[in-house]
Amino acid sequence: MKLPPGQRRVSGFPRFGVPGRPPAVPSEPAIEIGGAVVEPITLPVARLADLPRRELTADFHCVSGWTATELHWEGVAFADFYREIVEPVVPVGVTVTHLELAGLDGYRSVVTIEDALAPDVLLAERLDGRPLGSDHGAPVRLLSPAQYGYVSTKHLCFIGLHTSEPRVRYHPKWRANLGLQLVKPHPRARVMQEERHRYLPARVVRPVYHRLIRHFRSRNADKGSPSGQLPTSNA
Ligand SMILES: Nc1nc2c(c(=O)[nH]1)N[C@H]1C(S)=C(S)[C@@H](COP(=O)(O)O)O[C@H]1N2
Ligand SMILES: [Mo]
Repeated sequence: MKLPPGQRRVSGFPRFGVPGRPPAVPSEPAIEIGGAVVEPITLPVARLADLPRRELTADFHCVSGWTATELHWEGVAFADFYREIVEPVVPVGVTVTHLELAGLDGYRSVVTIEDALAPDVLLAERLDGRPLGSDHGAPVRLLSPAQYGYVSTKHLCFIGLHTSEPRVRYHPKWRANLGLQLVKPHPRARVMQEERHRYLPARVVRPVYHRLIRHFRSRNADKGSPSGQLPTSNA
């Protein structure tokens, strides 16, 4: 099968992210819903069991150029979650345009409401028949397979509602944040359109991302975390 432009297949599914160990999962994990326009509410992750289950098989594309193929995800459709849980707390007359997503590790990303409500976007709790492990976003992550991986926030613990595009700090550690700010991720991140960088054409940034991936891989290797390493074929 042909991959999207500029992507290369990897075997398996590497853990990818800013260096460091995956965060511990609290005994009663929850997702806080807050942001510019609502009184915050806290939804226990266990409540997702009340929503219809959704499964899908999809490839996963990191903006740095690797693609993991044929991953099987289970969870709930993000659109079902949004309509059942989030929409009722949005004040009348407010139009939400962007969501800010944060993980237990301090990672943050932004997605437009249009992209978040696409039918293939899940709150994923299971991968390949097992509960999500700590490498891939336990206890629950966003999964938006048509967008580059940086949208698919792992260890999801906060969803912020916004009426215009928020500026977010991608990572709490300033060095990692600086790296991510320099690559200026594209706000739509659609893989088929190769929307990698906010301002620069994809062809220009491909080699930069390839280098970045090598940097993170060696940092992770230094920390003795084999799960953080990417296969060599991928550099
Ligand atoms: N919480 C959190 N989510 C994250 C990241 C991260 O470092 N922390 N990295 C992002 C990036 S760049 C990618 S490519 C995918 C990688 O997902 P994986 O580690 O399951 O392969 O997660 C995304 N979501
Ligand atoms: Mo990524």
